[in-house]
Amino acid sequence: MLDKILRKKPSVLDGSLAERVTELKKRQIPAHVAIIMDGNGRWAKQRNLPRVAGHHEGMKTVRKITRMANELGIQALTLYAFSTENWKRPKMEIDFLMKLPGEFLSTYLPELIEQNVKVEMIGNFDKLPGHTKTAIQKAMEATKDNDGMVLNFAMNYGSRLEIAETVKEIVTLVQEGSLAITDINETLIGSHLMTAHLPEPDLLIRTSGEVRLSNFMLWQLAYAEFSFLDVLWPDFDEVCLLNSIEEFQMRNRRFGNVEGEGNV
Ligand code: V07
Repeated sequence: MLDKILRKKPSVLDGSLAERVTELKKRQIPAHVAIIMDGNGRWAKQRNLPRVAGHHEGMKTVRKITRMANELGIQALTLYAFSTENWKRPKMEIDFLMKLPGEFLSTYLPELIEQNVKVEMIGNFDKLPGHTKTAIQKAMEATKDNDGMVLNFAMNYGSRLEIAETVKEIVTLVQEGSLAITDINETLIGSHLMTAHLPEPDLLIRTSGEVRLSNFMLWQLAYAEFSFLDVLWPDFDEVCLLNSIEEFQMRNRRFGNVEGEGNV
């Protein structure tokens, strides 16, 4: 086969993966998948490599999973890239992490554009280093008219801070007299969060065996299905994503469409 002669990497839709994708697409695909990409440091430690080598490998997984999520027709993929807590890490590690958006985008922006992916960000943008801001801004600008999947990076993000900022915004509107206290309800609060324009995540995936939310999308995940996996993020692959979605579909078949929200 020509592919083999040219040693071309198989497309994400080659072979048995393609068949599984077709099968999964016959049922409900989550509109919004949120992922806590944990276990990069541990992956490196297991190989006697520095932690940053794990972060770098994790970046390759981001590319793989973005492509597969897009193939599946997921509308939004939110990835927890850097939390407000991560500033406590050693400076050298932070410096390395802050270079990853630039590296990721200089390598993969053309293929994101080709795949009609729209790059967005949630979190406190202002506190990021200048070069990180520039890289992200450039990608957001270059993909702003794309209407395919939203690839949403949570960068310098913390959910409680997001909620506190939302409260401040709403209180300001009340003080100005443009909003009545009686207008404050769940929908209004949701519409002031950083994710206001996105569907609510219906599936949360966390890798690496930790079973915690770690201040990630606390409000938005109220009704999501949770998929906690033992696999480390650099080892997470297309098959892992398809497995999580299949599990989501099985749970939804049992609970979904009966009452809608509020099932326990
Ligand atoms: C980061 C790789 C994935 C595992 C988790 C930690 C390390 C991609 C980005 C990124 C962010 C914004 C953007 C484009 C790419 C990234 C950080 C860490 C801080 F517009 N991966 N990745 N950012 N890791």
